[in-house]
Amino acid sequence: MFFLSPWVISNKYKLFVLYLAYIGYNKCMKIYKNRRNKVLKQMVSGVAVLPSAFMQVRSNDTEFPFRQESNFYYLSGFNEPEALLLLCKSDKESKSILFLRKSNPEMEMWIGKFLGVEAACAVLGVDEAYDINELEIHLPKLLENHERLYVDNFSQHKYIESVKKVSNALFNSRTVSISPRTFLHLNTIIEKLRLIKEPQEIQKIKKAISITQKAHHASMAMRCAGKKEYEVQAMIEYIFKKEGSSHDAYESIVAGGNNANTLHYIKNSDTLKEGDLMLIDAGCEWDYYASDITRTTPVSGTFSEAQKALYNRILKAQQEIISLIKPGITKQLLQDRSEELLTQVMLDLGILSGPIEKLVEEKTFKKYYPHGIGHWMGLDVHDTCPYKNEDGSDLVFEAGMVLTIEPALYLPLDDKDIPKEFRGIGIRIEDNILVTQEGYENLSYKIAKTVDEIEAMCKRDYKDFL
Ligand SMILES: [Mn+2]
Repeated sequence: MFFLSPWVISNKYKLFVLYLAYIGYNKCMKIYKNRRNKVLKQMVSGVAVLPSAFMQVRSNDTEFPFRQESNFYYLSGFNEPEALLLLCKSDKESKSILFLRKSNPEMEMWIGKFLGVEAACAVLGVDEAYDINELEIHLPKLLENHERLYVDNFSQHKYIESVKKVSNALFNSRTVSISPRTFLHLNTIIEKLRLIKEPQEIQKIKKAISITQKAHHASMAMRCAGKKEYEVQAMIEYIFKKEGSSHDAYESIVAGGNNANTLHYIKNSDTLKEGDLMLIDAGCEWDYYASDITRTTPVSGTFSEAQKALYNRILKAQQEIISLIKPGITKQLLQDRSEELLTQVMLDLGILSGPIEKLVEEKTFKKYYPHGIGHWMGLDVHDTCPYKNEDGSDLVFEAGMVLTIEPALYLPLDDKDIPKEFRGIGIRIEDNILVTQEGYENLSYKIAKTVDEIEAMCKRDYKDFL
């Protein structure tokens, strides 16, 4: 019999782990490397600096659940705190360098395994990896001979402070001739890349929406009259968790009756009343990708005539706005059309009066439709890209962009200008739309939306969706 010495076993084991890591990297980490290369390609030359998110103190010694910073995740696929990614570009070479926590068995016993410095290159596909505690030791060499720093405004961020400190020291040094002195906004490069979704990103958004769909359908089927808004919220977030979503994409809004007229109502603490509508704006994340869905449904399971009249008109407006989506148009076009359509709805129902051109021109509708028609969506529920180009012109839609379309009317209970039957009603209908070569794909089309679909869903058993 032949026995391998422990040294050989441990080295063979290490090689095997590295091999597996390499396969894993090839399969899924390539997308992150490709993205880093795209950023590097757009940089003139210099060093881009991206810190990870930090653990945030909630109170005393408890912390909020960790959620990685979106740009950092987009370019690294790495979900640990206390890390810094550098993308360095010179005439000679381009490389990505990750600073991260080194293995620490004592801490790992409390909070779980760290990736560690040794495995980082093989697992994440970065070119070099170092201990984050040695950041200021390595920075001078990495920043020297670079004139530009691409950085975002992480005020008070300790790693950015380190980068500034080292840059200043290099600038004041008599022996260093070139050091960072031009600061450029990194997000202007990344947000444009994030705007056009890759196929696997669209798959993740679809997965998030499919879970959110179950949650909204369960809420419709709950027989909510007499229940607290937070009971409905609990059902929704139970389904998010049960289906494996690690985060809600934002705080869930469950607003009965007049509460729907408070735009960011997250108290969710009132009793839901028979005869009222219930506005639910809730969406989960799937592997960091958001969904953002609003439905407005009757607490009793049946719309009243007045509710139906208003709901059907807002729905018709939403469908028309969605139908305009295709490459080549702008968000401003959708915004303008939504303002005309919703003003017409208010004229039809006697909520506003006067010539439509004047009401639109003077933005009278803003009293009851105060927000935008929608927003970009992706790694963040509100993806950050501006709707205008650097020259001030409107950004033109392209295939691969994802946005929400969410027309709404908010008619407060105490507003005597509104016909009585519509007071205390707030309705928003929100879907998630992908721009395609041919036009658009409504990614949330399966979520009950017409009066008939919603009333049928209200008759179902919520357990069907658990
Ligand atoms: Mn939204």
